[in-house]
Amino acid sequence: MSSQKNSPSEDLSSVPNGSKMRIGIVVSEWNGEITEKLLEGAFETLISCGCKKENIIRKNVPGSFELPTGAMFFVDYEDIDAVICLGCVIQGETRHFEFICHAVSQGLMDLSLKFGMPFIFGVLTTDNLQQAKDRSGGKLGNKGVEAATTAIKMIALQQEFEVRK
Ligand code: DLZ
Repeated sequence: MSSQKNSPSEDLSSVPNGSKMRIGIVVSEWNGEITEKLLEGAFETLISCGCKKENIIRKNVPGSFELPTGAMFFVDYEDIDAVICLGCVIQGETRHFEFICHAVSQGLMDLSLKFGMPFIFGVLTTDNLQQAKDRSGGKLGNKGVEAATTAIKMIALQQEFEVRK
């Protein structure tokens, strides 16, 4: 079994250097207590991987449903290599949860394929607040960390292909 997946902390030594990368982060204001923790995890990880503070640009959107649109606005930014989207959708009594989760995941995949750059799905989709706390700096790690390392790995992968062109 892989020791990395589902582990609370990721080994950053295998993550490429991010010193020349420019990364957008879109943060959903819904469940802000959780999404700010995701942001903390993502930001600290990017810095630990060599990204420069001035090359990390953060913007807010009202809720997770707006993450793909907020992320799309980043495409107009000069030299953005990837966009990390952070949100937290908690199951309620209605089907709102399903609609939001589907819209966000599909929206981000559509953007990735349309613009040929990584749009990272850093969204918690949980049954309750405790599950979200556990995954945003609690006993099950921080999905923001995973989102950050995924962004860096995908940028590095894209750059490998570009070098070979
Ligand atoms: C409306 C709504 C609900 C019920 N739940 C959440 C949630 O758990 N997490 C989240 O990020 N956003 C939620 N929203 C807000 C929607 O994402 C969106 O902002 C509104 O439907 C307006 O488009």
